[in-house]
Amino acid sequence: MGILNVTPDSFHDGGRFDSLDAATGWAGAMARAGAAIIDIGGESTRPGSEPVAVDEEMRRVIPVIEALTAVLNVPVSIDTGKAEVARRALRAGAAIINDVTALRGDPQMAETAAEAGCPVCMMHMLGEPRTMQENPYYEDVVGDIKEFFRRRIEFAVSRGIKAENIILDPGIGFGKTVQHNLAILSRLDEFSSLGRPLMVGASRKRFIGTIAGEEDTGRRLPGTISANVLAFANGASIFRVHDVAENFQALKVAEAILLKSGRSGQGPAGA
Ligand code: 7PJ
Repeated sequence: MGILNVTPDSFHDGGRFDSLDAATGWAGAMARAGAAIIDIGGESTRPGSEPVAVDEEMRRVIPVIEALTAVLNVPVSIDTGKAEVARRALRAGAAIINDVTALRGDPQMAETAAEAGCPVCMMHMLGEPRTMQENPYYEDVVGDIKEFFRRRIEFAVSRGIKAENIILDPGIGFGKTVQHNLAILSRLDEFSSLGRPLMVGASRKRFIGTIAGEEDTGRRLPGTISANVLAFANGASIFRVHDVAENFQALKVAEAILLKSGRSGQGPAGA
């Protein structure tokens, strides 16, 4: 899954033609590099970030989705917690909902996903972006997230979402210390009994910078690849990344080795 951010720090005006052009150009490049999904987000969920109004989020993402889906043949996912944004995005051509609130942010989101009958990624987050990194605590981070997944699957299915449309994401960096992130990545196999595909978003995140002593997010690709390859070996199948070509190559090689060793039955669903 290739990341396309249309937040002000990347594309100042999502409605302007040159920005649209840049967005479609970059998405096309990610698709050619192996991305099986393009994930578009118009609201930053970085630690400490403030929420964005519906109209503003819409203004950022809808024109880009329309432009992309007109020329691209890979599915587009909409990274939003807002049902109205998701609904408009689906109408504009998006095919997947990526909800970092796991259907908790907007009471209409479950119904929106059920009606659309589309895949929906439910991500674990402890607290909310503004405060989530202030002292996150778990009894047992993997056990707690697994219980969270169980409850969210139950909720989603009770609202008419088909179990086979559910993707689970432990939410690396969303209310987690470095130690929590490492425990999750090393124990992903414990989520396999839930029977749903696992997605991991480790790309260039802070825990990599902390471990490697690298402040510059643009220089965290080696750490990202390391996290993704091991996540793949531990059962993840969707990798949300900024650097599609590099992660794709690493995962193809990891897949070939794991297949040879007989340790993996499942290839990467995408970069
Ligand atoms: C994730 C996401 C993630 C899913 C972001 C960033 C923060 N969606 N959206 N999983 N992260 N499903 O990329 O640094 O980890 S935004």
